[in-house]
Amino acid sequence: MRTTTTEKLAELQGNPGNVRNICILAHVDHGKTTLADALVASNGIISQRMAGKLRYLDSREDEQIRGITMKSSAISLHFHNDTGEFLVNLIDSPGHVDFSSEVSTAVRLCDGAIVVVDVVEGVCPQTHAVLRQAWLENIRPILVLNKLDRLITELEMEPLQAFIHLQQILEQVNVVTSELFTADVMSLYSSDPTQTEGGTQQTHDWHEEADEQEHKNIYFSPDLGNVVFASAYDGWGFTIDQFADIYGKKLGMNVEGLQKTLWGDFFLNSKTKRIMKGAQLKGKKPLFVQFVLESIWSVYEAVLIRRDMEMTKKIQASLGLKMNVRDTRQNDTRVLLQAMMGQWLPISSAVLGKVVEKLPSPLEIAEEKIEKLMCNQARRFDSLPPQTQALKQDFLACSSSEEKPTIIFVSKMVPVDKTALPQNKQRPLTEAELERRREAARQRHAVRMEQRQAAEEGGAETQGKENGQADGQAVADWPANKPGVAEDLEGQVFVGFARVYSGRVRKGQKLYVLGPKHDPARALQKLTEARDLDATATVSDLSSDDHVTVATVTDLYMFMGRELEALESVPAGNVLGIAGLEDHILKSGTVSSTVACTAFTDLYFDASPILRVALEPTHPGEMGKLVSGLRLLNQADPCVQVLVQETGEHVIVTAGEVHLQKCLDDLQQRYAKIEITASSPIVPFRETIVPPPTMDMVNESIITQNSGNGNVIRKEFEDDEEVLERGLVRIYTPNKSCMVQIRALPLPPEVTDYLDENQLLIKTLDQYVSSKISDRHKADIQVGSKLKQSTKEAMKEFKEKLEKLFTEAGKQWKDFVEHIWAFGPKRVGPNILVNRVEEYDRLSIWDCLSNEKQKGKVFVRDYEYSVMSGFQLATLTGPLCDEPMRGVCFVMEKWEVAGNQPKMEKNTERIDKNERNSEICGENLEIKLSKVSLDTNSIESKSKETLSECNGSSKDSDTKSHENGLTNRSVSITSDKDETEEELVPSSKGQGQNLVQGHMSGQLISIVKEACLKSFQTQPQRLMAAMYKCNTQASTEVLGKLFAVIGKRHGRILQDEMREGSQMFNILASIPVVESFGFAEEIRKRTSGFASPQLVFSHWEVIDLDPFWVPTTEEEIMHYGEKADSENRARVYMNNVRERKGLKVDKKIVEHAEKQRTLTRNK
Ligand SMILES: Nc1nc2c(ncn2[C@@H]2O[C@H](COP(=O)(O)OP(=O)(O)OP(=O)(O)O)[C@@H](O)[C@H]2O)c(=O)[nH]1
Ligand SMILES: [Mg+2]
Repeated sequence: MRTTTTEKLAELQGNPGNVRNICILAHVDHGKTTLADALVASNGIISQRMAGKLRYLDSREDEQIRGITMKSSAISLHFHNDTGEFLVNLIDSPGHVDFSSEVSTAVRLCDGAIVVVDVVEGVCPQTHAVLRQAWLENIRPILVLNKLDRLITELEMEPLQAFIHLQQILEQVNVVTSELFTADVMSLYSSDPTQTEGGTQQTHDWHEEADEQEHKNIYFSPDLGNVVFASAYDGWGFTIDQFADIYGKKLGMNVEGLQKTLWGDFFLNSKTKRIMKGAQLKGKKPLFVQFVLESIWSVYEAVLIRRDMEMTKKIQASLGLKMNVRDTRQNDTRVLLQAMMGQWLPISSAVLGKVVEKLPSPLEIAEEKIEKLMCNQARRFDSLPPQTQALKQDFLACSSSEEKPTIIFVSKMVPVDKTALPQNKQRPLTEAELERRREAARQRHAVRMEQRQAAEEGGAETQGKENGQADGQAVADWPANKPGVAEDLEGQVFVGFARVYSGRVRKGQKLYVLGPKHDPARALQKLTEARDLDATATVSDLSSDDHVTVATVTDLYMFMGRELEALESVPAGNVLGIAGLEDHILKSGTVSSTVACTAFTDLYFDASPILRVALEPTHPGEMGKLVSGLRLLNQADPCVQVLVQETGEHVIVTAGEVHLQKCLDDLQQRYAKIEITASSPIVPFRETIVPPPTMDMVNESIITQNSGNGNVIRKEFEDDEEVLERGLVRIYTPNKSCMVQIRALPLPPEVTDYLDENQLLIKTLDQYVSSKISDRHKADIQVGSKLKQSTKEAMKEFKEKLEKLFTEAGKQWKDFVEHIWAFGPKRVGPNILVNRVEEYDRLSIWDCLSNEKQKGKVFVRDYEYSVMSGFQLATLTGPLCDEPMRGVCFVMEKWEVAGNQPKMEKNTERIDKNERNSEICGENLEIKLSKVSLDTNSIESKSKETLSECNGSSKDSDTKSHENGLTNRSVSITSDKDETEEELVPSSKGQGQNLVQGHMSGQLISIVKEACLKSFQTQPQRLMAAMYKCNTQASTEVLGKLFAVIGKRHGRILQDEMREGSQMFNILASIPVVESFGFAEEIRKRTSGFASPQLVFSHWEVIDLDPFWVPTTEEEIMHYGEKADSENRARVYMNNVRERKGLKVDKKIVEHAEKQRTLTRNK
């Protein structure tokens, strides 16, 4: 029976000081949902007896079947103790890596977290991950050490052993938090330049900071009151203050003193009755063992292990437990034990007691957290408009008064069946309604009787008809059976899983939905210009510079686990469900009553989706349903990506196999309701080049051409004129008007990894560079000053580290960082384009780091965009199998475009350059000069900007080029040029110009792309496979089988450690994603369920096999046979990808068919 009502909970919502928004976080299977069950049972929503067995918050069928949680779900609980009445909004999260995005959505809405650790398994990979999540979102955790019963029943530990074990586990957890803390403090110091000056000052500050933070309870310790010991399954839990209280009173000791010494190396001197230090040294029982663990052990011993009824009764009496008859008559002693322990040390009061005591209320939100929520890395809080900055006070006040702005963050959209909405549910009828129904039935009966009488009188034939009518009427009276209503109740609505940060949200309220790119400054200006926002627009109607829509809140709900309760309004500081936003928010978003509010920063997702499959309906005619189903799925799942590929295939990208299965089930049963066929998983690869190998396939050193000076060209390119040497190509357009000379080099692996790690910074960098290039008329704006100091510091550090990595890699990389031109593919990838074109001194991408004005600098040359696009295209689809490249450096050594001169603007600088280029490339001089006439005309509107700017700076540039040692020869060409110029000026405004430049830029894109690909091909090419990191725990018996499975799938064992005090091994392996399908299942089967791996994407690894390799030397043929195509994994993967993409595959299918037939017949 529920002990509380929705009205009571709604009332409690109004007092934010007594509200706690918390989530339960842990590694998979450490007991989160079981713990949540125990807490839910304390409110009478489920029975105490069923707690732990029901897993109430796992409401999906597949969650119950698989026994893992797949989504986060919330429930509001009522808790009261001596300090008052509290509302605890509890969110249970999944622990499986595939659903880590659900953890992010939960953590964002909370102020505190309960971190659960299984004391047998200890700290596991997801424990790290969730502690990190909590740290990043500035939420305060308490620790629950769970499954203590397993130490007694499974590991059969003695209390002392268990104490030492618990200390070790606690140590492990604290190591993780201290790592997070140190990393944070370090970054704080490195990003704040004022702190790095003066060594002594720094150390001093460091310690001060550390002490201060320590006070803030970053470490877990039972004496600090932030650790609960529990067995969620058996329903008990305690903190040491409970025992300090009991024994303090019993032994007449100081409770506070006892509280400080109960956990630690202290013992009780039985003679003096005093607490002494050094239990371990003196071989005494520590207090925790004597007072706490032994009592618990004795209960388990008596009830569960020895089943000693007499002893059990004694214990019951001494603990003052009142057992009901049903429990004492139980045959199953575990039930009896649970009843006893649950009464003695109820887990809910221990955990919730600590939650309300230790975790912050919404009123205690930190300023730092608000700033983090309101602006991302690239923006400084003080660069926001004053109205926006003023909102910080509203966050801090967390007031729900009318005049405060409403600010809500929606972290995910929860699909709810329409029939499950409170307004559509059949409620129990009230007495008055029952009476009315009875009356109606009576009347119907009377009518029927009358009719029957009439029929008897009038004849039998009308009888059936009349009867039918009456029945039909009766059926139609039932509202749910009305056809219109039934149709209405089909399908889903999306309810936003949200939190109110300020103000009060009401049903029917109109609010702004702020898109991710919303800029408060612009929106505010727009409003002052009295151009009101369109109240009817939905997210799909937004134009590219509008990022705000207006939505009406249709309903408000309180999440109650599997159910929703309707509410009229929700005040600040609470978690809620909000309806009416499904056309406005896709996955997450910010809703506010003022446009001055910024869109909250993106959620931090730990795992990126990697596993992609193509979907199609089993019956091709149902494509429409699939498409609309996919749209719903995309909105409902925070992590899934739904794409339509260029080929037209519908693809979903998921985090792993379990997630994929969940998405498919959802699509088939809920969103599309059709049968769906999924392709086998599409695994991404990367393409790269490596330094020439020194060994061949049979480990013989290669003494042929490769080992020479490295400039020898691969055989197939020997006769190719375009290939100058290994890795270097020079390509002309067919009409010889453009030439590029590009070299491909393998990047040092450390650099590639570093680039990958810093994608966010590269993106920010790119944004600034492109904004600068496009704002060239504002070339003198101080781009650097717009960046946040910490971002700038981070970028500086990024550049320095990059320089260091290049220097370490060798002399040949000197100066590369300064000349980086672009990153690719998609402008942020781990490949770089380097500018080594002589005397082309383009804008450095690092310019934003300096605060100096960049006035008058020539930024880019014409056609720069074409070169960039060519590079981006090449790196996006490599030559092996159209997969993106990774770790390749392209060096543009020469680049000539005939007649690329903005002459009519009288800018001599460019002309000089082109002439000099012509000089370099002597043999084409003639052709190019003849081209000039054509191309000078080709100025598209865009490049006019460049021209005017160049014009402005021509003086500077001129001087500069002379300083650079301009030769007499080039000066003379310049003067030649002036003549041509005069001729051409009149035609420069003609219509055909754009066309010519259009052609030119198209040609340039294609030759740059071609040159990149070709130079790539002249180097040794390799495929790179995505690798999973696989964490498994296994006992000694199944270790062999586990290794066999990993070996078969080309995996590698990275680490195998025996866990202290147990027979279990922690195994860390890496396995290629492409070999991982069914891996978890196979391991589970082969080890009879004793080991279940967790797979997380970790890195890209070169498959050290040339995909084009065939045995050539005698040894190789002897070793591998003539074709050896089955040995060549890289080739198999490459051909599979090519086949899937419909590319040409060079494969012999049958060789000597007749011979084979003869052979078979002869057998
Ligand atoms: N012996 C014992 N088993 C427990 C305890 N708590 C949970 N379990 C068991 O551990 C298993 C996993 O429990 P769950 O509560 O589903 O774990 P979870 O952390 O919610 O798992 P996910 O949501 O999938 O991450 C279940 O079989 C529980 O019965 C405990 O205190 N003692
Ligand atoms: Mg769970």
